[in-house]
Amino acid sequence: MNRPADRLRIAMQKSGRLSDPARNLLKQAGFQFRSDKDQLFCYGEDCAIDLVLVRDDDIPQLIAENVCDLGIVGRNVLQEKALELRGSAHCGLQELMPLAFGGCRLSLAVPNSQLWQNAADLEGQRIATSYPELLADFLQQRGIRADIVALKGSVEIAVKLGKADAICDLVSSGATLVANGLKETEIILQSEAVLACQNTPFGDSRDGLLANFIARIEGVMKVQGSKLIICQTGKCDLASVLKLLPDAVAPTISPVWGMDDTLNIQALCQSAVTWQRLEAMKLAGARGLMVLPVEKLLA
Ligand code: PRT
Ligand code: ZN
Repeated sequence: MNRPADRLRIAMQKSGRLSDPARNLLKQAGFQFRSDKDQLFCYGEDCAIDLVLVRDDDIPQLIAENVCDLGIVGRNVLQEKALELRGSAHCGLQELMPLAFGGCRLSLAVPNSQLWQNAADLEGQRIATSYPELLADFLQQRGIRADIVALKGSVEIAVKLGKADAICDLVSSGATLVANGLKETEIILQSEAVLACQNTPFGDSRDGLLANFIARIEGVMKVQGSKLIICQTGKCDLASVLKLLPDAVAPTISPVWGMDDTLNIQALCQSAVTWQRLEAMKLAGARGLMVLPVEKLLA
């Protein structure tokens, strides 16, 4: 299917763990769409971007088949499909950037009672998973021969049901493993939601649209948790105050009108600005400390 060259089409999860955070990210980046959440196609109102809402498992394939240009999907789903499509006639897939939500890990787990030294213990065992390609890749890299039992869901009860000796499944808090008498033994993949796309440039105006899209998303991600600190200090205390701002990006130091000994500091901080830090800055000589939220940032 040919894609219109003047609009970007992004595939996103219709409903599930990634749908609300993905929607919020686009909203924070200033993109608005016509339609409500239940509809499958959302038209970008003031931007050349449209959304297609689908099951997360379908997102990589839609990109590979050129039906969608981009996708917001878990790295676990993206890498599984990329391995599955290796050597096929479809376009290759790539991760453009991590999006810092939907964090989890794809891990091996065995019954609590089983002794565990390392992954070689899995030799000759049956391992249930919904990620057969990632698991096969992991086993192959370590020269381990095991039977992969591919399941669409309910992987965590496969051992109880006698269908497998171990599992390879997504874990976040670990509560599901504990509830099923399993222990996590090795992480195969650290995952989070990512922005995915084909691994070749579009070669038309979508390349420019994509560059603008990424700049806005990066801007939103940079300001998440960022704070602007403004304060004044005597010239002699400047070095001590700046020592307490190690995360400040190129702080601006400027003179204060009519106060020769005083300097104004303006600094964008990328980690938490706690009361303790402000108190330490005051002790070091800072005055008139102000902490402001950052709404937008375009590098
Ligand atoms: O309907 P659709 O196919 O679109 O959705 P889905 O049900 O396949 O996916 P969904 O919404 O459950 O997950 C989407 C993505 O969220 C996954 O592909 C991961 O990238 C990410 N993610 C983050 C997770 C988890 N955390 C997670 N905890 N996906 C699944 N889980 C499962 C886990 O396997 C366990 O069974 O949630 C359960 C609870 O986990 P614990 O460890 O907190 O107990
Ligand atoms: Zn799914």
